[in-house]
Amino acid sequence: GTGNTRYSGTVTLGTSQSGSSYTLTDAERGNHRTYNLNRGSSGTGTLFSGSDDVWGDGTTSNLETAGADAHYGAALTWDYYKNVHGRNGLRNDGVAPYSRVHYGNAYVNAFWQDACFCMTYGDGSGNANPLTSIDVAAHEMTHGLTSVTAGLNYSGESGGLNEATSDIFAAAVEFAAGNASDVGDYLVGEKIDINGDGTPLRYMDKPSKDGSSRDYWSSTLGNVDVHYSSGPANHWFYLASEGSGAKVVNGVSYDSPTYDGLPVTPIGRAAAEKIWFRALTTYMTSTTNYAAARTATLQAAADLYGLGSVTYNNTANAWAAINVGA
Ligand code: ASN
Ligand code: ZN
Repeated sequence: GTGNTRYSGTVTLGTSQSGSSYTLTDAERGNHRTYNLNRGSSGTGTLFSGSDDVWGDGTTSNLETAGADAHYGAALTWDYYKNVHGRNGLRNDGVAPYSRVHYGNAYVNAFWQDACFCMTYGDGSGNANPLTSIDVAAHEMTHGLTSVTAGLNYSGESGGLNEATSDIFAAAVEFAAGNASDVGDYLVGEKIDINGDGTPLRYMDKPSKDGSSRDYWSSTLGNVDVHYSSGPANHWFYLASEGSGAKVVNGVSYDSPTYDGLPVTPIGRAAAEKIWFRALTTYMTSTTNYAAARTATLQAAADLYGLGSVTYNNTANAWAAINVGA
């Protein structure tokens, strides 16, 4: 089918035909389905269905539009894990979670739930800014991956690493998508205007730009909200991917500082993604803290690129740059 999204332009959607109508059921991606809660807050509402296989018109007054965005974001995330990491669904069992949009009234959040194995999206302030951008969808779906792999506890330092994992792969999915209307960046939620002034929710090059996130590890990191203690790990990912200092990527300017003022030479985003994915799925556990995350990524880097390789050494340097050392 064809989706006329709010954030990603006109896209192709995986749909299914049943009788004379179509539904948002993606048979090529584990039967991922997208439901319309129509401002309800429980159950699944109704599965999006229609006679023309064209979904939404790019405006939020059309209730199909948020459905098209959410369906597309889940498809991109599915494709990313399959194509880049060889994972067939979050549980590697070929079965997709499902998505629910139009949750509540002017609800300004989105969330993952283990109990339903599903993602849910509010319509945002004034019901006009649905939380259905590519990066938000990838962030929420990645909570499902973390839950069935490392299982990082959602508090303290492990909670920050859980949040960072969702932000890291949100950026990775957005880059991999190559969507002209929503290009890849190291910002989170830049499309949903959650602050009402055009600024993103989070910045990975210098997390403190949001006014709350931490740039570096410290002994008090575990006491702050998980969406702020994610900062140093998001910063690690940026530094490992792009290096320190000023840089422009896809037209967005970054300027990433380091704890000790020493420069970081990048390993590249593709390597940083592979290292974090292997660390998450092979070495991290529910109680992994920042020091243990460093060890996990170094084990992953040794597996993938060799102990003492340039990539291994620069992975370690990116940790030192956020004040996590040997
Ligand atoms: N949108 C938030 C998140 O995924 C919801 C929450 O606080 N868990 O992190
Ligand atoms: Zn989250």
